Amino acid sequence: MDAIVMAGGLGQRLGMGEKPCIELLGKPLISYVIDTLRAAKNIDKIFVAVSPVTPRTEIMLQERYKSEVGVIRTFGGNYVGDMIHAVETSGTKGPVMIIMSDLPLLDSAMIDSVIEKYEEEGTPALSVYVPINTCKEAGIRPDTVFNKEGKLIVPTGVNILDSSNIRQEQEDFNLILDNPRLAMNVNTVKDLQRCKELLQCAN
Ligand SMILES: Nc1nc2c(ncn2[C@@H]2O[C@H](COP(=O)(O)OP(=O)(O)O)[C@@H](O)[C@H]2O)c(=O)[nH]1
Ligand SMILES: [Mg+2]
Repeated sequence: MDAIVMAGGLGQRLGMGEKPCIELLGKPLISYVIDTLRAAKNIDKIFVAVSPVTPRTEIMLQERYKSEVGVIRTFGGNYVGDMIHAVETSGTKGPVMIIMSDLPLLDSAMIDSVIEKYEEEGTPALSVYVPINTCKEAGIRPDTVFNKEGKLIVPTGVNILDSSNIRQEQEDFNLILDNPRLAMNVNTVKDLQRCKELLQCAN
């Protein structure tokens, strides 16, 4: 399936300018997600949804990836509206992965296994969550928490939707994975620091 990376947010909590371009150990933050998607065997084309608040991201992507990544200009300020616009502009058919640009610890095996799970489940949509304790153990403070049958879960920013019905609500399978790497979402300076430490430990 194709993937669309959402990259048109304000990055206000981080306050360091365009978040997708921020350097993390010498590499732009969004490049971690893009390179992971490129290495995943179940991902075909990759698109990035930029907005008027992320013009440098667009330039950086064109220089770094040329035609290997399709840049889509969205209006900004309306996440769902921009996502729909990006899906429709991409020309993607069938299921599409919608993913955040601020998840530098994901790896391609995780992406592939989420897609395999989606295919097994057969629902039109799938969203990935981690249990709140997984976040806490990894030293991450989540900003959104849901109660699923008494279990507190945190959305990770990895979703699959049926592009042919993108304007409709879709039956969604909640995939809960106990993996702290999925929870490592860079929103604040503290998150960025934590990510640096985790990446350095891994090397
Ligand atoms: N195109 C687009 N992307 C968005 C929008 N809001 C958030 N994003 C992207 O979605 C991802 C997750 O959002 P969040 O962490 O809240 O981003 P932030 O607002 O930049 O801190 C980031 O990669 C953002 O760049 C939007 O309105 N339009
Ligand atoms: Mg985020």
